[in-house]
This record gives sequence, structure tokens and C-alpha cells, in this order.
Amino acid sequence: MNALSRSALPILLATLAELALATQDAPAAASTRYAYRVIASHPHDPEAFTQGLLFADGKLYESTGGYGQSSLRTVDLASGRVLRERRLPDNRFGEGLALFGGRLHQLTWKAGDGFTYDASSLAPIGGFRYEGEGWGLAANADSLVMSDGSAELRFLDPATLTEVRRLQVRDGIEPVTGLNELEYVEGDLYANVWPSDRIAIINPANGQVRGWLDLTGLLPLVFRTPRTDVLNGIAYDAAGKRLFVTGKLWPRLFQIEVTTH
Ligand SMILES: [Ca+2]
Repeated sequence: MNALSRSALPILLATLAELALATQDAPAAASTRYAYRVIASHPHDPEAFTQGLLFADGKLYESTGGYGQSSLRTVDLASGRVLRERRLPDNRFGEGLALFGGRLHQLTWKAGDGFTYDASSLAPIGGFRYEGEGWGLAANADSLVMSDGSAELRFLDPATLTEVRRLQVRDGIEPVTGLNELEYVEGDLYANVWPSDRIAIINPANGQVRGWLDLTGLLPLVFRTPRTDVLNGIAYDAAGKRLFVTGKLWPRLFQIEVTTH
């Protein structure tokens, strides 16, 4: 061993030690696989191509898609009956839906515009514009978050609906594309991942997927037809701590409990 390598050895060891520490500090690559238990099964309009779902004031609010078939509606949870409905123009495809400060905001798929409604009457009270496609939308106490089918989430100013920042969602180091319907649940952000029956459970602070919820098989075969599409639609009743999920053209909506095994 020459003089140079002897002097370099402590530096090399120190560097290796720092790398080991850095590896320990890195986000956990392994996300948790969650299981679920069905608590209740309710009727759901089999003609509803569900693109947005939320629960507030004792009822479901739903956004449905499809050209000529898109709507905003309030729905009775137990019966699935549509209580009130606003139809969208035939050239608008309804997407994500969120409630903030007594106002409902609804995205459209490719038109680059969204609609704002009074939450109690569903009366249209305004609109907003955004770049690219609109997929999912969710709100918590201080922000609106939007998906567009990519692995990126956009955070919007809830007062102006303008984009504030973006965040890439990753499972370990892998971007998770196809982020669709969204819901804040007890500090996590749940996202349907299109086209699948899986939900990514995301840490909204850093975009890391901390868990997966695979709901394949949730809709019993007896309810499946050639038309029933993928799982899409997550609503959380924060007051009652109830989690609801459904799918596009599914005749049932389920209350489920997420479990660790
Ligand atoms: Ca939702």
C-alpha cells in the first residue's frame, strides 16, 4: 500500500459510512399491502359512469362521465336513489369532484374547463380553466388536489382554482401513472389507479406511496356484466369514519374497512 492509498482509506471509509446513513434515511422502498373487509353493500345507479365521489352532509355527491351522459348529482346512500341532478352539456365529460367552502368543483376530461356549483342547491355559480386533462379532484381543509392521468398531482389554490405546485407520486423510485379519482382519508391521499381495481395510499407531503389496497374481486360476479368497468370512486365520511368505494357502471357501492391482513 502506497502513501496515497493509506491517506485515502479513511476518506473512503467515511464516505461509505455516509452512504449507509443516507440509505437508511431514504424513503422506504417497500410499500405496505393492505387488505379490506366489506362493512355494507348499497345499491348504485348502474348507468352512472362514476368519475368523482365524495360524502358530506349525510349524502353522497357524485360526478358522472360520458358525452351526453355527464352529471353532477346528490345520491341517497342507503337506496342509491338520485336526489338532485344537474346535467352537463353534451360536449362535456364529467370528471373529478371536490367540495370546498360550500362550493362543489367539477373537472371535465379534455375540455380544459371546470364547473363550480353551490353545494346545497347544485346551482351553477362559475367555472375555471386548467391545462391538459382533468381526472380526479379532492379537498382537505386547506387545499385542492387534482390528477390528470399521469403520475403528477397538481395542488390548486382553493380560492382561485389556479395551480400552486406539482408533486410526482412514486412507489419507491417508480412513478405511479394513471392516478384517477382521489380522496383525502385521515391524512393520507387515496387514489384510484387506472385501469385497475387498485388504490394507491399516498403520503401527500412527499408523494410516496406508503401502501396499496387491491380491491380486485370486490364486486361479486353476480353483479358483473360486459359493461361494468373498473373501480373508480372513493368517498370518506370523516365525521362517521366510513370509507365508500364504487366503480364505473357498478350496480353496488360498498362501505369497506381497510385492514392490515
Ligand atoms: Ca373522491
